[in-house]
Amino acid sequence: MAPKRSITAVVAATLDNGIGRDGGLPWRLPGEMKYFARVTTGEALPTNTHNAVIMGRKTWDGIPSKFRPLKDRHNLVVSRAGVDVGDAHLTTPHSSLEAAISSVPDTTHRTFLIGGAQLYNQSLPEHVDRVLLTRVLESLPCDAFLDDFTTDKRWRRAPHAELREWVGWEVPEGDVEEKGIRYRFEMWVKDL
Ligand code: FOL
Repeated sequence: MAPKRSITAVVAATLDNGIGRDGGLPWRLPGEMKYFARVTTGEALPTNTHNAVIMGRKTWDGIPSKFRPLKDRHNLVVSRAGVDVGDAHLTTPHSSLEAAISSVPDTTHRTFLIGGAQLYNQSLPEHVDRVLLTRVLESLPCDAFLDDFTTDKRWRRAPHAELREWVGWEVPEGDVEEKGIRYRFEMWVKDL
């Protein structure tokens, strides 16, 4: 039996755990999006190895078509009904989260779960052992929410140095402000 693959969720959430609105993100934060892209793509991976991003069908639909599939990453899209991902390079449909996880190629470096609410809330208790949480320090109107995992005793917030070490490059510590919206980069780890 191969060892269980470690999965990292990447998510940005408001103080009320709001993560989405009207099928998209509740904000436009280019610097935060750059962080998402850099962390999920990875840096200096050996030739023919990629990171994988697993997402639900609604999240796939919510990514602007010019950025879809997310480049230089293996895109695995979960949909019970099936989803047309076109003939995009490095993109595959899967009928369940478990099926997607089992199909992550052996050439994968890191595996990320990138949403949305249904997949986060289903996977955090079971499949995910690390969360890169961008805490948006505002209350904004949202219609998709993350269940609060931070009050679960199995999760601890890692010191900033541990986040920096895990991503492999300097991450701003403390509050960042972009377009009048404040947020901070956090990492949460399930040690069990
Ligand atoms: N996690 C975090 N921290 N921030 C997010 O915005 C986020 N978004 C999703 C999942 N986890 C997240 C899902 N939504 C793109 C658009 C929406 C989206 C995820 C990704 C997207 O267009 N990404 C491009 C960035 C292009 C750019 O630089 O603007 C990519 O290449 O990753």
